[in-house]
Amino acid sequence: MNKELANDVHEERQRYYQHINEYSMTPLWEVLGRLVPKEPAPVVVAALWKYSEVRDQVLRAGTLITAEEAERRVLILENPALRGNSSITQSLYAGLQLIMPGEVAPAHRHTQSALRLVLDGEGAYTAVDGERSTMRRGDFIITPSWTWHDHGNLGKDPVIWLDGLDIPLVRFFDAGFSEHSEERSQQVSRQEGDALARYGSNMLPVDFYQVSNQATKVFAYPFAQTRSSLLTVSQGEIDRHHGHKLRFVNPATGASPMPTIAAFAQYLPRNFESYPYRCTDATVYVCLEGEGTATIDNKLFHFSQNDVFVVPSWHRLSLRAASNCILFSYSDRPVQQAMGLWREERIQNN
Ligand code: GTQ
Repeated sequence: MNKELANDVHEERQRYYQHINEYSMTPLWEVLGRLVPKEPAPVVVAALWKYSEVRDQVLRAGTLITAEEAERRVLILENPALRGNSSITQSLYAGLQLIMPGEVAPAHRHTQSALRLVLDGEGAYTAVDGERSTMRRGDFIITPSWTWHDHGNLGKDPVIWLDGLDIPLVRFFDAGFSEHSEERSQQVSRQEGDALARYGSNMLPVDFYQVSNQATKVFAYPFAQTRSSLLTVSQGEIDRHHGHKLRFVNPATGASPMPTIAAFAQYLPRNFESYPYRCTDATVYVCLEGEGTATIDNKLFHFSQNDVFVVPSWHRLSLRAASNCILFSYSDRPVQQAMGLWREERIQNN
C-alpha cells in the first residue's frame, strides 16, 4: 500500500472509531494484543517497604487519631503502580495496623477475608467469633468472610501488625457487604485455645465436616508452631527454588485457610540462594527473621526483619539469605487454582 492510501485508510478508520464511540463501542483489533497477551504483563510493580523507615509513620498515626474514631487505624501499603486503589496487587490489600495500649478497634464483620501477621509489640488480642487470641510476634491470625472480629490492646506497648485482605478482589466482584456490631467488643464465649484444640490438633469434633471452599475454624496459627515445624523440616532435603517452604491449611479440608487467600512460611538457611522461580499469583512477603535479598526480574531488594515486599505475577524471584531467614507470604493462589488459571515455572540455574 502506498503512503497516501495508507493515510486515507487510517483516517477513515479513525472517523469510523469516533462514530461507533457514540454507541459505546470500540474495535477489538486495536486492543486484542493487550486483552490476550502472550504472557502476563502486570501493571503491578515490585516494591519493598522498610519497616525501620515506616514504623515511625505508623506510630505517628497513634497521636493523630484514636482507634475508635478511625475504626481501624491502618496505613495502607499501596503498590506504586496502583496509587489510589488501596491495593498492593490487583487482587490483594496490605496495611499496617496500630493499636495503642487500652484501645479497642470495635467489632464488625464484612465479606472480605482478612489475615493478620503480628510484627511488633505485645499484649494485643484479636477476637473472632467469641474467642480471643493473644497476638504474639509472627502469629498468623485469620478473620474469614462474615465473621465478627474486634481487636484490643491490654498491654503497655503499641502493637503493630500487617493486615492482608482480599478487598480488591471483592470490589472487582461488587460483592462487598459489612456491618457494625452493637457491642464494641464481642462477649468472650470460648476460652483461648478452644478453636485450635477443636479444629487444629489432628482431630475434629465428631460430627464436623467441611467442603473445600469453607474457611477453617482454626483462626490463630501460633508462630511458635510454625517456627518449630520449619526448623524440623529444615533438617531434611532442601527445595532449590523455595528453600524449606510450607503452606498453611484448613486442617479439615487440606485447602487454604480461607478460600481466597493462600499463606505460606519458608525457612532459608544462611547462604542459601534460590533458583529463579515465577508463578502467576502476585505475592506479598514479610521477613519475620533474618536478612537477605530478593531479586525480582533483575531488580535487587534488601530485606530485614519486618520488611514487606511484593512480587508481581510472572516475575522471576530469587531469594538469597544472608542469615537464617523465615519469610511469611500470601497470595490469591487458591482463586487462580479454582479457576484453572494458576501456573508456575521452576527455572533451572545454568
Ligand atoms: O481489621 O477489620 O486493614 O476491616 C482493613 C479493613 C483491617 C479489620 C484493614 C478492615 C480491617
